[in-house]
Parts: sequence; C-alpha cells; structure tokens
Amino acid sequence: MIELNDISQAVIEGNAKKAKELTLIAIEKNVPPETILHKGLVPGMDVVGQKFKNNEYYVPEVLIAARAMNAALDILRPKLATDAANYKATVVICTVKGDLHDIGKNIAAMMLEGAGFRVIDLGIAVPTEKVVEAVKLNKPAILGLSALLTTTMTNMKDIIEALEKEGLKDSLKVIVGGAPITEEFAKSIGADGYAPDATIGVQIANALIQGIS
Ligand code: B1M
Repeated sequence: MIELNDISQAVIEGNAKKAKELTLIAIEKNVPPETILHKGLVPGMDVVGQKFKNNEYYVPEVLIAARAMNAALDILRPKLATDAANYKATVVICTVKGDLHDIGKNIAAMMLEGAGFRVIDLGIAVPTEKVVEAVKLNKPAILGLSALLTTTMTNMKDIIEALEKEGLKDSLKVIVGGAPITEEFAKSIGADGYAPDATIGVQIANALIQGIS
C-alpha cells in the first residue's frame, strides 16, 4: 500500500528517484493525480519551506528537494493534461524577472492544463519585454504571473504597465500568485485576479474567461 506520507517524505529528503518511483506506483494503484499532488508532493514542499524558514535547511537542501518535487511533477503532468481539441482558452504563464522559483508556477500550469487550458509556459526569470512579446504572439485570454520574492513581486506591476502601454491589457486578464502576493497587492497593481493556490487559480481563470466570452 502506497502512503502519501512517503511521497511527502521523499520530497523532504530531496530523494528524486524515490519521489518518482512512489509517484509512479501511486498512479499504477489508481490514486488520482490531484491526490498525489495535493496530499503527497505539496505537503512535502510545505515542510521544506518551514525547515528553510527555521534555518534547519539551507539553499542546497531546498534545491535538492525542489528537484525531487519537479521530477515527480514531470510524471504527473501528462496524467492531468487535456486533449488539444478541447482547449478552453490559452494561458501564458511565467515566473517574473529576477525570480528563479518555479514549483508553484509549474503546479499552477499543470492544474490549468488539467482544467482544459492550453498553457504556454515561458519559464523562470522572464524579462518584461519577453512577456509582452509572448502576449503579442500567442494572444492569450489569461496571463499568469508568479513571484516568490518581495524584491521581484514589483516586476508584476512593470509587466501590467508595459501591457497597458502597448494597448494589450484590455484583451486579456492577469492572474498573479506566489507566497508574498496578497489580494490588496494584486488590486493595487491592476491585476484581475489573485490566486493564493493553484486550485483557486483555475477557478479564477474559469470565471474570467466566462467574463471575456
Ligand atoms: Co527561495 N525563498 N530563495 N528558493 N524559497 C522563499 C520564497 C522564502 C520565502 C524562504 C524564506 O526565507 N522563508 C524567501 C523569500 C523571502 C522574501 O522575499 N521575503 C526565499 C529566498 C530569500 C530565496 C533566496 C534569495 C535565497 C538565497 O539565495 N539566499 C534565493 C532567491 C533566488 C531567486 O529567485 N533569484 C532562493 C532560492 C531558492 C531555491 C532555488 C533554493 C528554491 C527554488 C527552487 C525552484 O523553485 N525550482 C527555493 C525554494 C524552494 C523556496 C521555498 C522554501 C519554497 C517555495 C515553494 O516552492 N513553495 C520558499 C519558502 C516559502 O514559500 N514558504 C522560499 C511550494 C509551492 C507549491 O508554493 O510557490 O507559493 P508557491 O505556489 C503556490 C501559490 O503561491 C500559487 O499556486 C501555487 C501552488 O498552489 N501560485 C500561483 C504561485 N504562482 C502562481 C501563478 C498562478 C496561479 C497560482 O498563475 C495563474
């Protein structure tokens, strides 16, 4: 019997091999991918975050744990994906300039894909001009922005201002997320939605595209 706690533990230990193996076993045993994500992997990363905060873990341990988490997410991604013909709308998503944190952004991207969105993931530390370029090119209904640092969250404002300047802001909705982001901050920079977690991100994206159509 696969224990979701063991999956959490593999992330906490930064054991990518074990995290992947246990995720595969859980899938074979028909544990729903959403359960593996929310009851196995994410709680493991929460513990890592606490340990980092309490100076029990330092950057190398956190990095190793993040690799284990991302390795398991790679296995879950296809299980959550929707078939291309049924896409609801396009989402462009990224972590903003100066910020290397991608776990939350990857989860948000995966959950949106699973909910039927076509997701174009620009990656991490994406310069504002690249975001604007990607919006021009892909004409998404939603732009998802992630920032985990108080020093990089202000780059979200720069992106929204750049979109306004280019006349692109009215054609899409911006959802912001990441640990330091709040509803107030989101409102203050002119974002259309604040997603404290990926599930709420999907709910907001669904609500916003209904408003668009
Ligand atoms: Co960093 N780090 N880190 N780190 N790191 C934090 C963010 C920090 C809070 C830790 C702490 O001190 N307690 C702190 C920031 C402090 C601050 O700004 N006030 C911090 C720091 C200081 C740093 C460095 C500066 C450390 C250093 O070098 N001395 C450095 C900065 C590097 C950089 O970005 N330029 C750094 C580096 C790293 C690692 C590389 C080691 C690693 C990242 C690896 C990776 O991502 N591949 C790392 C990690 C892992 C963390 C913590 C421990 C965990 C973050 C995480 O993955 N959480 C973090 C502590 C914390 O957040 N409590 C910390 C799990 C994830 C599932 O949650 O990302 O919040 P989250 O995503 C959620 C929601 O926010 C939301 O949905 C997600 C899923 O539910 N969401 C969205 C997020 N984005 C969304 C977008 C959407 C929708 C929803 O769009 C539609």
